[in-house]
Amino acid sequence: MAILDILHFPDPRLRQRAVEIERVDDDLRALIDDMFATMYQAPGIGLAATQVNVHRRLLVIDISQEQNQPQVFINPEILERQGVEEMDEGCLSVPGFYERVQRAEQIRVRALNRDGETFELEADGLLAVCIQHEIDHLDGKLFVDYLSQLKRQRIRKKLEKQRRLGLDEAAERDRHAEPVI
Ligand code: K1U
Ligand code: ZN
Repeated sequence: MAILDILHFPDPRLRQRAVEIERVDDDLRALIDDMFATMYQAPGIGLAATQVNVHRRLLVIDISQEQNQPQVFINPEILERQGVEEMDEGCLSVPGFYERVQRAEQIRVRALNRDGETFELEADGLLAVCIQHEIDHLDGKLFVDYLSQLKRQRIRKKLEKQRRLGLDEAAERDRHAEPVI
């Protein structure tokens, strides 16, 4: 299994709309396994394929504390939404920031599982929030889009600065590294 690189806001690849998956095969199941390994290591409770630069409609979720209840959603569709609730959300593509977002309180979802079988699920609480957050990723949308423009810009600037500092540190390390002969 491989740990995949997670794209960070404001990377424009996070804005790409993912396409429907036509065949559930062993290659897709290998990607699913890599996505779980990446999500568990991060750690996170959800991951959409878009975040690992794969623009196909696939997401994985595990909201259990023990990381032992993996859930796979291929071509997920929200069939019904009810109520409104507000919860703090984080995102592995927007590391270090948690903000309150309003979403539907209860949803009914249809998707395919890792064997390509259709299932339907009613979700509420954290699971409902997480499914909506991950489906947004597949549509090129991020939780920061629900915030004010000012807050979004502040987050973008902080992450861009962190990225520049990270690149500077890496360049500095390279300058002091032993030459490879
Ligand atoms: O999509 C992602 O980037 C994953 C994101 C999912 C999510 C979290 C909270 C509300 C909505 C959606 C995360 O997993 S952020 C990390 C996180 O919430 C967490 C990490 C470790 C333990 C528990 C939670
Ligand atoms: Zn996210």
